[in-house]
Amino acid sequence: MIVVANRLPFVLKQNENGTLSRQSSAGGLVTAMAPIVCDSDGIWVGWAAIPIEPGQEIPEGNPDSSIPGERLKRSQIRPVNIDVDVFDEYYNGCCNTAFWPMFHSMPDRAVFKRENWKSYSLVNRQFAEETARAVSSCDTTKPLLVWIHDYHLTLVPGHLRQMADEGGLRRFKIAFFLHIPFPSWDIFRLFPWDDEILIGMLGCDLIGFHVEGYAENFLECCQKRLGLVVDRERKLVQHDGRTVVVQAFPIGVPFKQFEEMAKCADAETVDPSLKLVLGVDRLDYTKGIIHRVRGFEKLLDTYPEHRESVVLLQVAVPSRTDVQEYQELKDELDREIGRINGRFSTTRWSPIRYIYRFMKQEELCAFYRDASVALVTPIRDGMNLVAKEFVACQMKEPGVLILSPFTGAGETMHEALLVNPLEETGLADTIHRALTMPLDERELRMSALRRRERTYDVHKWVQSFLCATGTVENDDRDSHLE
Ligand code: ADQ
Repeated sequence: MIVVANRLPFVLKQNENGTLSRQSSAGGLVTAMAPIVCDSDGIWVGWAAIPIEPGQEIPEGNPDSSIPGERLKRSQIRPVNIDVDVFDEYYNGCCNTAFWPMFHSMPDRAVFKRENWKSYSLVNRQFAEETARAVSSCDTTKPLLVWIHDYHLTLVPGHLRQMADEGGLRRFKIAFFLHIPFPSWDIFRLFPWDDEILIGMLGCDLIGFHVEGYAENFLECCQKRLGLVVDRERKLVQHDGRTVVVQAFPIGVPFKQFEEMAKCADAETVDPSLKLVLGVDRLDYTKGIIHRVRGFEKLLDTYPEHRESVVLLQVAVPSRTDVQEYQELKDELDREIGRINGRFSTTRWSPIRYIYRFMKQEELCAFYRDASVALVTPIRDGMNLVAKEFVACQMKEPGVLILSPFTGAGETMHEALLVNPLEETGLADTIHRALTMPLDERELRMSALRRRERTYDVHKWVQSFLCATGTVENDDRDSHLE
């Protein structure tokens, strides 16, 4: 297998003597994919993050490491070197400022610039060329799958297909998985390069989305924009004499790993006399954090009995700090939290604790384990792994998951309390309901949530996707979510 993703499964660092070293990077994609690439002796194509000078070499992997990204041999890593200015236009200009808001159905936030699109197209071509070189280096006696990830690389399948059709490349399958939502036709059509994106993605044999709704949106866009023949029932598109399969594969988390980390994590993270309400997010406007803290303020206004007995812990990891909109969001959140704390704090209690930094997974797991309530309230989110990580770590007295229906997770985690994150009174009422929910109801809801997430974990997700490509055999016919 060849995995193609924006980033490599580790961060490259330049040492003082000019040599490179690997630093491990966590994250769902790496956790899910790195072991498979290791075990199948596959290849990972990704952006190198720092310029690699001629003569500089990727450091050799460590076969004894327990971290799959570190085990990968040098020959399994294909870095894509991208000019710094081109990268800025591709990543910040196009991926973060056009694709991200558009695909999250927030067109007002999108900025379209022709030069950014040109850089996006150029970088996608570079990725395709590096992938083609990787294809050529693979053993021709074995079947080969190229699995491309996410919105950064929508044009790569089309380029690869063209290279294969023009000859010179062995037979292989191309698959793509989109980790964010796919918007409806009336939003998608606002993208000035909507047709090129669709045609790029249709270079695949299989296209995966988190939930059915995103797959249906994609099919509708193919029909309306490109006039293609689409079978909505069986989720197939006819394009260029081929049939492209479109399917939903809801992603899971490494459940057992999170459960284990929660068991081993530090004791008590919070004063036992307080109930912990937890928010964990990348600091991103799609995650609904401002509405969340205002909903919590409303709770303290409407239900004063929770004052001095509940604390909201908001953990936010800095994200896209080069983009002005994200800097403004941080300033607004700082102000809102300061205002609410100023309003309600007493000599021995403040309503909101706020951590703005990257945290080790072990530290996060202790919070997930000790929280009475998890507030997962994005305005829009492809899936949302935090909801699933929380459930995996809830092994003490069960808490309650509050979830936005505008997330992929909201479509399968039926036992959560669903709430519209945009309306503060409803949010406050739902937090109150969670904080006062009887133990037997909490147990019932949490055990059902845990059962589902334990079964449909990230390994199951990879397995189902690979089965659909025809590269591995299905080990479980009953692979549909309840
Ligand atoms: P993200 O938008 O990054 O992922 P999410 O699915 O919630 O959103 O994953 C966030 C990850 O970051 C979680 O694994 C979480 O543990 C971690 N994290 C959050 N705060 C952290 C902190 N302070 N320190 C360290 N780690 C932190 C995209 C899509 C999602 C989709 C995933 C996977 O936007 O919708 O679920 O990909 O497909």
